[in-house]
Amino acid sequence: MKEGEIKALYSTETLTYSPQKEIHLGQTMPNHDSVARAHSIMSALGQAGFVDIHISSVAGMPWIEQVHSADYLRFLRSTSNMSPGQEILPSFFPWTPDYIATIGEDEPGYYAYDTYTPVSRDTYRSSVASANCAVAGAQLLLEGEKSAYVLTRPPGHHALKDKMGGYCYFNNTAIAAQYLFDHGMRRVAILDIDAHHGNGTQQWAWDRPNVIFASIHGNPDANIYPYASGRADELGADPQNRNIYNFPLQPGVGERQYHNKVVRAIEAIKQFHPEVLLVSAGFDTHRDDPFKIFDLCTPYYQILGMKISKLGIPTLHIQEGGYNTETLGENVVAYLKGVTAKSGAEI
Ligand code: OKP
Ligand code: ZN
Repeated sequence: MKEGEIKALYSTETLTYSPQKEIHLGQTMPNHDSVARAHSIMSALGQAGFVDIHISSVAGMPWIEQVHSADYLRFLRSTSNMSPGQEILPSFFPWTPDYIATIGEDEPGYYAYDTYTPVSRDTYRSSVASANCAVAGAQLLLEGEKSAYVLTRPPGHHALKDKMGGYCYFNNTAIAAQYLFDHGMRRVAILDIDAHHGNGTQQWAWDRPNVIFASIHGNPDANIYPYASGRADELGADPQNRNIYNFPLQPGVGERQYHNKVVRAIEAIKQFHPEVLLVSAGFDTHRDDPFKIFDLCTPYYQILGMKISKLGIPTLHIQEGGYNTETLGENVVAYLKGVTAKSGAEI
């Protein structure tokens, strides 16, 4: 790879995967994870000459199976039998032991924690393809790439061991990390810059002392999804040996305050001395994102990318959110320009 260039991977599944609906407080609305998101990113990457785009071809199943439970995988696989055009969102969540004993775990609501994350006959195939991209990206780092980008869609950071949520089914980042551990890496850092807390990734990282998880996101106490996690006092299983760093920010904050947290998250990562870095790269922090969480502008992503790449650690950038399809592609490109910049002003 020439300097100033970056390899990007995608799956053609992401260009057809098209969830239709979500339910927010009783209102059915168009699903935010539109196929237009993938097209926005693909066309911007295509126009940006420095991005070398490939179709991912790798089988990530062994690492998917390490991150998710057998039951959950069986459930998701079974959705492949749904009729074409059919899509369901759970309306009943039988999580308690009595319900499970009575009706079993076949109810989709057993494997879900919100009403934003539908299943259809495409869900399983697309989620596997997305996770495969993450594994293929991790493989590029092992082959010596300094950095790579994977267009993972559906996204992953909200997916729990046995539950889907927040448009996520498989935790692409945890799966990539698992692959890296199985190939000799000993310390993995995860930086989550999506506007929402990566509760699924945090759950996976929680009791793993060889993983650091740092996340900057909208304050869950300000009614920001996923509401129940992402507070600064969540420190990991061993608070004496902290491995979780949450940086919640009030909704509406701009680049100055945001960047202060970036500096602190990067400092924590540096002190951990990781061999490899995975970035859960969401762009729903942009000022024009429909979720309206932060006030970041497009040029800031270049600064952010540069700041992260200055860590000098092999890094895989894994796509998460970003829902304004007018700006998403250019935000990804601005970020990758920063990532690949040869040198730049210290910020
Ligand atoms: C997925 B990712 C807010 C409703 C929340 C779900 C958000 C899922 C975000 N009014 N809807 O980008 O982290
Ligand atoms: Zn998000």
